[in-house]
Amino acid sequence: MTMVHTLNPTADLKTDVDDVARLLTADGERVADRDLDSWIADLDAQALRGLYRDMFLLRRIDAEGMALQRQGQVGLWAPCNGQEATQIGTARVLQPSDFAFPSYRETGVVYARGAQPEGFLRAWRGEAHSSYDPNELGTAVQQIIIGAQTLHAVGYAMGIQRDGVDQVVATWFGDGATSQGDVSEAMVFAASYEAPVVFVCTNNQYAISEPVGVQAKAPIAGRAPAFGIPSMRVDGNDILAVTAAMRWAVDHARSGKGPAFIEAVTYRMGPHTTSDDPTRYREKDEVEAWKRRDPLTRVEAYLRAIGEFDDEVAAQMQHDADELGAAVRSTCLAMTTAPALSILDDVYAEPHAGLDEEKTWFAAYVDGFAEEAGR
Ligand SMILES: Cc1ncc(C[n+]2csc(CCOP(=O)(O)OP(=O)(O)O)c2C)c(N)n1
Repeated sequence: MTMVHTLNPTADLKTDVDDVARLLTADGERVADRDLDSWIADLDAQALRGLYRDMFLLRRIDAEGMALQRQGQVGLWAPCNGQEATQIGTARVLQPSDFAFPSYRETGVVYARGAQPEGFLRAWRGEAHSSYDPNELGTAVQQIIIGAQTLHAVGYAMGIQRDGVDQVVATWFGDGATSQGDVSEAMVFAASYEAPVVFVCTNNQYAISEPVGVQAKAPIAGRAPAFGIPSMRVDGNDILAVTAAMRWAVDHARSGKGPAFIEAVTYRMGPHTTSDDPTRYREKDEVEAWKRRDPLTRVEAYLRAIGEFDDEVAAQMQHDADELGAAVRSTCLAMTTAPALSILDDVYAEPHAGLDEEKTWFAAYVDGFAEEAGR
């Protein structure tokens, strides 16, 4: 078992955001990394432009989600602005036949797995338990319960291991989630059974208002080896580094060596959700410093410097983003609300007495509102 990229365990968590494996600096300069370089040797300018386009479109989907919430069209939105490289860089490494277990913030994973416009919003609008069909996208319902998806992922990975199929599982969770027992339990089981699962910890510096240093006294990537899981700590705003780390991790899992762990060090640029006001718990200077590490601008700068990006390419991407943004919006506005009772339709595969009882109770409850309105 190798720990591919380690970090001084006594590093100061407030200043160690640069103590990460990196291939592209904030200014778009390509730098070498002994461990990562070979993993992206085949990734040419066209492929990198494709990843940039994904990030660009994702940012637009995210902006549309925020705006639709502000206009009362969706109930809640958990923005992923700033985390595009972590989400796209990891999800794009998976094969369509692999299985993803994301959390509420991984819109980019859902997008990369092939979601169509309604796949981003149905659940946030309160129309269904899931915005997409998990089997169709090979992607579980976006998890709201902190850390629970890591256990589901390991269970699924143990299942495919027993089935002997060529599949891997990946699961995404936040820095805050690593304080939840579920994540530790998932790692113990994954290590013990050498399950083909990749853990992606998105360290965006905050669990709502709690800075990561409150719950992690040492870098999170450093924990995994103690479970028997090799880990890497990478610049989560550097799509080259994230792609390389994920390729390493997925290869590790697919080749039967068991689980791998990535800590992607990034920043949540927006609020925790549309119900949150981050100005109450973080400084403007900190946000400004992270703005300068934007995952999109550094790729554009790099591609322009090597002559692989120009205003025409930029205009085409803008056009595509406008089209996708408009499609997300019109799809959301055209959604029709299903009868309240149908929310119980797909909870169980087969009908049963307990469900009938709950339906009867729920129908009476819903009717109560009609009576009240009629008064
Ligand atoms: C089991 C559980 N406890 C508490 C919550 C409330 N809650 C929602 S988000 C959140 C913080 C999560 O932070 P982190 O894991 O870092 O993910 P991020 O939101 O930063 O992506 C908490 C405590 C919850 N959803 N589930």
